[in-house]
This record gives sequence, structure tokens and C-alpha cells, in this order.
Amino acid sequence: MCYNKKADDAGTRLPAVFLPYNIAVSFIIIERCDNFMNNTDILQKWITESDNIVFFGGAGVSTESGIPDFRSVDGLYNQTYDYPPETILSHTFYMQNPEEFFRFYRDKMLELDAKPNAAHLKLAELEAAGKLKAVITQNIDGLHQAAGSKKVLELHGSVHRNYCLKCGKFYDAHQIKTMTGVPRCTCGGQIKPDVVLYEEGLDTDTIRESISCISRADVLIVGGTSLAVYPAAGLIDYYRGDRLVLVNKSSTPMDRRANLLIQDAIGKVFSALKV
Ligand code: CNA
Repeated sequence: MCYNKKADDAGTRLPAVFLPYNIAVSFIIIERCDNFMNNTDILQKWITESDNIVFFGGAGVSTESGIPDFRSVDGLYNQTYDYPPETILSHTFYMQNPEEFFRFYRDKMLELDAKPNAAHLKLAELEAAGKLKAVITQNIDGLHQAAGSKKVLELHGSVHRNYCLKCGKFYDAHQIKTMTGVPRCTCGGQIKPDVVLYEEGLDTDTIRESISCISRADVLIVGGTSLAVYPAAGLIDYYRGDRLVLVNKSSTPMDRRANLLIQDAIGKVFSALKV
């Protein structure tokens, strides 16, 4: 099922109480769309007309590259471990049970053979054409950069950067993958991935830059994210335009706010777009 919501003066008006305070349209109409092509045609039109697009994405952008997300039925939260993934991926757990943390981390988070898919590649193409200003991602897999994207704001860090907690020496993801047990620096210090674990704060410069890009965008495409993880999901609130596109396989808490909602695989949707 899909909807196209847009400002217009015909059709059913929603009561004002349903409208988020920051959407700059006076009312919204919901039109039911009959097929996939209608929606991608609208998305194509908005992309063609804009040179200030921003993309905000999550783990669903990389599932078509073979990296499982958290919340899909085959995602990591629906697999069985000794501890829930939220617990393993917390700062406390990393400090208190580093052996178990790195066992999970190497096994599930270091997917180093994954390749960018059609969504990553199209976003890089849009940036190279001067149409897309930034990719803001919750992902830690580095696939946007592998696809050629230059301006990538990594809200949750990257598995490709790892540092010694004692001396700060850098280690890449391949080094961490090949070390056994808790990875140790040549100085003896414990190495920590530069990823934002539960209980840790996000980098303030990255947040500031993300807010700046989102608040100035005329088209904001949000894709492959459950929009359940805060504060990242709250960044959408800074969008002030009326071309908010949501491309996600399943429903999200923000579906009603989207001006264009496409419930489909993001690689399929993006591969149909022309730059
Ligand atoms: P999530 O909560 O797992 O949600 C993913 C969403 O994507 C779900 O709503 C799915 O329905 C949807 N989805 C899955 N596949 C597709 C697809 N092909 N096309 C369209 N939609 C799809 O993940 P979020 O990113 O929302 O949550 C944020 C967490 C996940 C961040 O902290 C990430 O670091 C973390 N994460 C990242 C990766 C990665 O880097 N690739 C992998 C797993 C988890």
C-alpha cells in the first residue's frame, strides 16, 4: 500500500491536529496511488526539479548488500544470542565483557565483503551530478563511501575506524577482523571501534552539520530506517520543506508525515531513477 500526500486544495483535508508543527504546508491531502510507477514517477519529478536533495538512511539501505538490519524479521534483533543485541552493543557491555562483545562484533558487524547496491550507487551518482548535498546515515558499514559518495555524515560512526583507548593508535577493520579475542594495541591498550554504542553520545559536529543540511534541503529522502533510534530519528524534525519522501519496506512512526510514501525495496526504487 502506498500514499502520496501533497498540498492541494481538492480532496480530503486532515484536521490540523494531525499535522506536525514543522511541516510548511497548510493542509495535506492523501491520495491513494495505484502502482509502483506512480510513486517513482513523482519521486523522479522531484529529483529532476531539485539540486538540493538530502538523504537520511539506515540499516535497510544495506540489506540488499547482504548486511542484516536490526528490526526486520530476519534482522539481528530476531536472532537468538546469549544477550540481546542492545545489551551487547552497549558501552557497559563493551567495558565489562569485551570477549563476548568482539565475538558478536566480528561475526555480525564486520561484513567486510559486502558491496554497495543500487541505492548506494544512485546516491553517489546524484551527488556527482550536483543534485544531492549530503548522505546522513545511521549505518556503520562504509558502503556509501565505497559507492563513491563524498559527503557522508556518519551519525553512529564506522567499523572502518578503530582506536587504542590508551595511545589512540588507528587500526582498520581488516586488522580487527583478523585479530583474535579482544583486540589489543602494540602498546597493550584495548582497541575500541569508532562506533556509537548504546549509552554513548553522538558527535556534536556531525549532528550540527546534519541539522544544517536537513533544514536547508528542498527534498528530503528518508530510506531503509525504522526511525526508532533516537536522537538520530529526531533529525527529521528539522526538515522544513514539503517534499519529504519515505522509502521503507515496513511502516514507520513517521509515515503520516511523509509527502510521498513508498513501501518497497530501496534498491529497486533507486535503480528505476534517472539522474
Ligand atoms: P532498523 O531498526 O533495523 O530498521 C531497518 C528498516 O529498514 C526496517 O524498517 C526495514 O523494514 C527496512 N528495510 C530493510 N530492508 C529494506 C530494503 N531493502 N528497502 C527498504 N527498506 C528496508 O535499522 P535503523 O537503521 O533504523 O536503526 C538504526 C541502527 C541500526 C543504527 O544504530 C545502525 O548502526 C544499526 N545497524 C547498522 C547496520 C549497517 O551499518 N549496515 C546494520 C545493522 C544495524
